[in-house]
Amino acid sequence: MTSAVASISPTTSSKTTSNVFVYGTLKRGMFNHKLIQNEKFIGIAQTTNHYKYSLVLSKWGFPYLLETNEEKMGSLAIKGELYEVSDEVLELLDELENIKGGLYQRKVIDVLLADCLTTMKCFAYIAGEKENKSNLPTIEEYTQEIHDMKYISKLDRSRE
Ligand code: PCA
Repeated sequence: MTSAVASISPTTSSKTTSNVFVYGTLKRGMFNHKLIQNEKFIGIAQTTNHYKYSLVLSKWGFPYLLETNEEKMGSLAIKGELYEVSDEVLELLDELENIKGGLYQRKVIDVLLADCLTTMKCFAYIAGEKENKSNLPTIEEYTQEIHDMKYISKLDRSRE
């Protein structure tokens, strides 16, 4: 019995992956997409329980998904993309989104796939506690146009 176990190829390692919903600068064509460009694209997706989330634009032109407790008039399902990422990439994303500094928090949410039938649990980077977001403008979706007009890279942020 033990010899059979020993003969299992060492390539059957226990690498794990996670599904991550991205709705901002990590989307295709956006500034930070390079971090996940080699990861598996599962599909277009959107948040479910639409009353629970809203999307706002930070002063640096990147978006925050905000959890709202009360039903918000006019809030929509937030659109984004779902990826399956390796543990290594997930770690890089946590760094990018400054989880330790409280800029974002990585939470499990439900998303609906484009077939409008499949719901999946996945991670998403929700706004952290770091700054007050009450006066930030609400957006419907983080688009290339908003990105091009408003996005300020980390390097330029420190000049202010
Ligand atoms: N990057 C992450 C969170 C917001 C952002 O700009 C994303 O694209 O989902």
